[in-house]
Amino acid sequence: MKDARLQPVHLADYTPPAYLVDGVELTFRLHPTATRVRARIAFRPNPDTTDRRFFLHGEDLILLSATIDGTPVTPEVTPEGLTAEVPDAPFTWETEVEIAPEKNTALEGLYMSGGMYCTQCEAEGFRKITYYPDRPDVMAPFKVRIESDLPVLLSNGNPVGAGAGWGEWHDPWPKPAYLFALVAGDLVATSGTFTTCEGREVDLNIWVRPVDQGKADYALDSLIRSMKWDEDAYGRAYDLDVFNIVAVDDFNMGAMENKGLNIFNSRYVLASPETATDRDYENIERIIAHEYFHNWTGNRITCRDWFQLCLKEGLTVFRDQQFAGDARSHAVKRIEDVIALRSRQFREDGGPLAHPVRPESYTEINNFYTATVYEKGAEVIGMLRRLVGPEGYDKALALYFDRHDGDAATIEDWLTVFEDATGRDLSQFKRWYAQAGTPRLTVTDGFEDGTYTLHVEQETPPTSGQPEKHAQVIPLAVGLLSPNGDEVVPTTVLEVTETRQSFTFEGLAAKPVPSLLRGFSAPVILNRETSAEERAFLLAHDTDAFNKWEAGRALARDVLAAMIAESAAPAPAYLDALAAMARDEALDPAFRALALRLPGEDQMAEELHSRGHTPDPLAIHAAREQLKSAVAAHLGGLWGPLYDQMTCPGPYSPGAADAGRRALRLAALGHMARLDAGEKARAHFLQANNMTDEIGALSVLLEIGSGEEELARFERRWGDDRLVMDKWFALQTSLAAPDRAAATTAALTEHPDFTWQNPNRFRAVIGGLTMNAAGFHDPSGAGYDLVADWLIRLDGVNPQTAARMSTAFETWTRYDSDRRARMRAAMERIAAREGLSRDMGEMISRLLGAGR
Ligand code: B3K
Ligand code: ZN
Repeated sequence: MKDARLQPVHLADYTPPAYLVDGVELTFRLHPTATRVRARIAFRPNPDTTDRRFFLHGEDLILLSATIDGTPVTPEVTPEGLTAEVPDAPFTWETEVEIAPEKNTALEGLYMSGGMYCTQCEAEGFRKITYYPDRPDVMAPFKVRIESDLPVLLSNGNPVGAGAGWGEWHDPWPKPAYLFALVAGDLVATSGTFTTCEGREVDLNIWVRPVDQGKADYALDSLIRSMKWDEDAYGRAYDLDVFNIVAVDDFNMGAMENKGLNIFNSRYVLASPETATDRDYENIERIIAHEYFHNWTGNRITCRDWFQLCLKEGLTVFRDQQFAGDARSHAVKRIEDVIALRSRQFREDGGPLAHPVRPESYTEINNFYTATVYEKGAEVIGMLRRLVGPEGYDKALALYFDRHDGDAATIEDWLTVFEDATGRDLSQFKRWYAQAGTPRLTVTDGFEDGTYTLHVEQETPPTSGQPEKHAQVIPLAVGLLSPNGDEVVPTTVLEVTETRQSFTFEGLAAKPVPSLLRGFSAPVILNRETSAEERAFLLAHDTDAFNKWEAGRALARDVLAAMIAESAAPAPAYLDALAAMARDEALDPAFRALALRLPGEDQMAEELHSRGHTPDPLAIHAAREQLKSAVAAHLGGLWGPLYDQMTCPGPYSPGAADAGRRALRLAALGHMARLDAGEKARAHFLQANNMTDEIGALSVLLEIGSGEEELARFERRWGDDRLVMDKWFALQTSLAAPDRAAATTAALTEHPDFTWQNPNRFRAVIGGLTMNAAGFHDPSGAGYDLVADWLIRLDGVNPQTAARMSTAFETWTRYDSDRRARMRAAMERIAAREGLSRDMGEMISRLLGAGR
């Protein structure tokens, strides 16, 4: 292991680049084991600094030649890059290097997947392609020539020439190296066109392997809608003549926003009704939009350094959430986003990996593509919009695009734009970017002489490296209901800025019922002693859809907590409220399906932990199963009619309306299975004509400990379809009974199709086990050991995906001493691996740091 690369990088140490790049010309002669890359780079000294040290990043490259203005030079080469004596004036630098894409199992830089060449450069992969100042604040236009016998040769920008065995591309928009991309393969396109509001005709192509032909229509449709939406909602038009998307089977994450050439994990492109679920369609729509939106928020305006990652990611997530809300239902979308935020980001914020939205140091930046940077980053923007209002937000964004187009910008630039556009002082608000941890809001109230008072206290618990926190600006959206259920005060946003603060409402006839944190107006944990009756009242009467759902959710949490702690029976108030809601035909089926879903086991563990208990995963699992069965029995007469009512006439459509009906129907089916031993679910499985119903019925069966025959049948039918088989694997490991989960997973790792070097398959099998809370945390420790064994193995070939999956252990400090000891031992075993990657090394030391 190379020591220089293990040193942490600090935000405070930023210095501008010594040399800037005016233009880059790259020539690739592709070969699986000996690709030649020639680079011709026009450098000039950066006038904004006196630093004249010339350093180019480069890793795992064989340097064949180097010249400056045509004269051969011999640079000093280290494992991290090279230095050379260069003129203090503009000069042309040329090198030729050799690389071996076929041997690149880390899937970073130029690599091969299913016979095609592809790239992944964010964050620091370009240095594995050629020597270059691989930092986002060095931006340049690129010309690329690809030489290969493969039929389709793609790079960024516009095509400028092609012939037998070669293709040339030119990207006129200056960009950092992390947005570089190249693809070469035997591919087929699903094509369309889009005319921008500026009158530019854009050719759109979604490229897939021939076996996947016909499965890219929804991706193309999503792309066209995204392009239109960005024009309408943000006034942002596309800026090249072509937009290409390529689906790749081996990919470390979801997708990548390379300029004009997005590269996608094939699971977020390929869809047909028979093979993709409603959730898959929704994800495709969201991720296509997300990567497209990066063209302005990320590419045209990029980040000065990687500490500013949330500048592009938080904003782009916020934009894709707005888009999905417009395309589907804002209420349902908000609920889904908050479920995801709580289960991933609150979990991160509550454990040893907690870090600010803008971290202050890192060793491996790939470890910081986190729920905090992305999802909390998006929440911070939502709060900003709430505080300055929609018009203020639009004004600020217009100024942002105007002022910073072509820049590599910072969070300071971003906030200054808001201050300049709205006249608001955001110095306290800035703490959201710097303080880690989820703020707790404790609310009490009083009523006297027609005046209602809310007393609010805020506190953010200490997190790693941040023992003390300061008060943050928290937009608290509140509405008040009269005891008869009418809304007496519509939603107003209270600005909580102090540690302790009171807010009054005058002229009320009776003590109101408060609806707090409407729309989940800030990413905080709200504590308020609330009776089951009051929650049931809000569930019935709240006009804020999010809080209506939240009232039911909070009830469910309380009921489960009492069942676990006191072996209490499920509270009738909850069961009755649920019945009323499930029957309410005025409510959107998707909303009703969400309301019927119980909080997840891991979320219950987090909840109990934050209430000061040591969670027992097995007790949580048992209580949740018991509650599901109680709901099934209590609402026994409802399920059959609801199931019959929620059919979707006509051919399959992935739209929100039908998807909502299918979700509610499957929820009904899940409850019925607890009463009829799965009879109806078996029939549903056999009759299914789309993947949502097929896999939905199969999971219902697995949840009640049945479905063996159906699993076998499913495998026979779908054995050749990689993406569908990922579902088959994941379902078994994530739904296995707690005491059998590790054994089931171990058995599946022996399956001939467990191609573990494929990240999707690895995540399906091993990731599935880590999602099975009771199974992973089985007291035997078998789950921990198995996951550790596989992370050790994967770390040797693909450190990025292995490190990301080590977050399975991030909750270890929540648990009892026996489980803690076993998890610690598993992590220490990983840490002891010879040649441990930098990625994993940093993760384990942060994970263990908390409990050492
Ligand atoms: N920007 C990429 C993520 C890159 C991850 C690098 N480890 C995808 C996205 O957020 O849109
Ligand atoms: Zn992104």
